[in-house]
Amino acid sequence: MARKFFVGGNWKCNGTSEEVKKIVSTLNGGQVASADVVDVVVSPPFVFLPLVKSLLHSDFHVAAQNCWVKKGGAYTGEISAEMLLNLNIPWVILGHSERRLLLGESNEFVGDKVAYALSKGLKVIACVGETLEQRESGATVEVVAAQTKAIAERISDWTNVVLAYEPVWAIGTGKVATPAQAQEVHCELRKWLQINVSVEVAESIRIIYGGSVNGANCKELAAQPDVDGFLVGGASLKPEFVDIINSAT
Ligand code: G2H
Repeated sequence: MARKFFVGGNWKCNGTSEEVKKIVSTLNGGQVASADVVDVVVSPPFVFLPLVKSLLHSDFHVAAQNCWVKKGGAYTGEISAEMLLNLNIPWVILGHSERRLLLGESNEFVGDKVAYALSKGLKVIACVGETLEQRESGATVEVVAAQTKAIAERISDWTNVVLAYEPVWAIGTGKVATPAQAQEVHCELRKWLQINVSVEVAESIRIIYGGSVNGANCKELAAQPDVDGFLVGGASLKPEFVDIINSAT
């Protein structure tokens, strides 16, 4: 089954309104592959979501970088799935390692968040990935399987999920996984889904790679059979994001 390429731009905690306008204008003016070939989703910080949505070409979509685990209420500093839907924000990134590691989000908590966001109608980019220590101890597959299992135990419909494999040691370090390393883990994730969820989900789900992707390394990574796109951090703030989108073709 052909899987449509997916490129997400995770802007993390970066930008001013002026910088954000510039990034959007570069993207809108870029010669990018058609929306029939690639889904492009950019994820600015919460405060810029309405601005970006209002300026972005309609072929591109927006994602929040997080949302609360249940209905809103007395949760200071949080943003609910309902609020995102109210602003017509279709996507959310959940389980990014920066939140798992810096803010202590457990596999279970991320699983609950994914289930709640999907139940409300959001589409989810769910992130998994191992630390350097886990990789060096040979636990990579076990770690990403446990992270995926916590999601699988809580959802039954994977239609609106994109799975992002982001090895922690490759994030923002400039130390990208080799195409073979990325392919190996993507293939293992697909096998895990085939055995534990279904053949259909394993074949149809987009598994994207994240971690120091840039304009120079994207083509070779994109050529791997189980790499269905990217979640891009640093390079999504630069004009080379257009080249990464175009690695779809
Ligand atoms: C991984 C990635 C985007 P970067 O976090 O999610 O960031 O491309 O800067 O490594």
